[in-house]
Amino acid sequence: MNNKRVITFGTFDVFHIGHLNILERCASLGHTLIVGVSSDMLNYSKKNRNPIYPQNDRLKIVQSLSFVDEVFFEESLEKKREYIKFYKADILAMGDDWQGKFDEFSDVCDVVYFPRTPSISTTKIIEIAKGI
Ligand code: C2G
Repeated sequence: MNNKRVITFGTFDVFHIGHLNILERCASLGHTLIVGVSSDMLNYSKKNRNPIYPQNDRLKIVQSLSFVDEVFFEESLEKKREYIKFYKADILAMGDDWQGKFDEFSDVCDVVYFPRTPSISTTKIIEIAKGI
């Protein structure tokens, strides 16, 4: 085990196995895992809809995982560099739907992308629940 600090970001709405898998993979890269959970306002600005679970619930779920060490609300996509520096992250890890999008931070930390877990997404769960 190294002593690296790993940071990742996400909405983690209607928490599912894809979220669990990526957080587990992120944790395996280092010693400390820090997770930025998108605030409701940020989520609305990204996706034009409110998340199903409010931000405090999403944060509480992520925080409860044994391999998550620190959580905070990600208030703005533009603050990523600030967050990486503030939390002294050595590695930024994300799912590969973000492939290449965060390479600009490779001057301050390593940037890693993991393959997404196939066949599961919050959008799909919402569609199934609505009977679409
Ligand atoms: N994920 C995954 N497999 C899935 C679904 C999601 O690996 N089947 C990963 C995504 O790639 C992401 C993380 O789980 O790394 C969180 O996904 P979302 O909750 O959809 O997060 P998103 O809305 O993409 O927010 O600043 C970046 C954003 O805050 C990321």
